[in-house]
Amino acid sequence: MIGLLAFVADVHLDGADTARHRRFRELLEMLASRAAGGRRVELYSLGDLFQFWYEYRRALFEMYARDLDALEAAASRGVRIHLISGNRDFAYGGYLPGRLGATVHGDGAVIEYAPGRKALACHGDLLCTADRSYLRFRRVIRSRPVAWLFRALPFPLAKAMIGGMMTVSSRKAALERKAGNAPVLDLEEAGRAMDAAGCDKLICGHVHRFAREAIPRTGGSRELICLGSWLEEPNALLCEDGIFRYVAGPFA
Ligand SMILES: [Mn+2]
Repeated sequence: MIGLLAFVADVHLDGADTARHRRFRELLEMLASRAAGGRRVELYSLGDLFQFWYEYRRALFEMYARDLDALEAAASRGVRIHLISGNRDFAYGGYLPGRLGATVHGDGAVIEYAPGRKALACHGDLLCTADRSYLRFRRVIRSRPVAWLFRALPFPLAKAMIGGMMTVSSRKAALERKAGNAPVLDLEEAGRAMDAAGCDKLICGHVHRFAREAIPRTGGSRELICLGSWLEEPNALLCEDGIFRYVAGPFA
């Protein structure tokens, strides 16, 4: 039984209590109510669920207390939570698996969304093959010396440093968007990734623009679905009985 699958990308929770956070809790509430009666309900975060997640100090969990309580409440009512790394929340450890029973997938997951049909879920940063400076940054921020440095620094300093880097990269992205050269998803690379994983769908986020595009191939169809960012508008992709439905706005 496949049940209800929900996908979100780039929610950018930051521990505050704004309309965006209330919408996210509304989505969790809707999913929890759908899980009543033992129905299988799964929530996939396609990365950047948190504005910043580097799991090595309790202070991090305190910062996100309200968001984590909401996730925990949904999990306790039967919503299964899956975490895929984004460029901001790639350092998941054992905390969320322990507290929410969440599954941490790393850079991607293959999901059976209908009998015999599979979707590849990922953040999308690796599909922006022309964004060389980001890909370099990604290697550095995920390297062992940087991981060691962040663990060694006092939490406020590490948080400020990471926050500073993230602000620089967000400003750069905003400027690029304005100038019309925002990062774009490489559809050929997306096609290759789907073929390698035996999938006919690829679901991602990262570029903060909703898109649904067929990627032709001989002998079958493939489709890329890119979710928008919650910073612009709360949105989710729902899948029931193999049918995908994009929902923006209220989740009732
Ligand atoms: Mn991202």
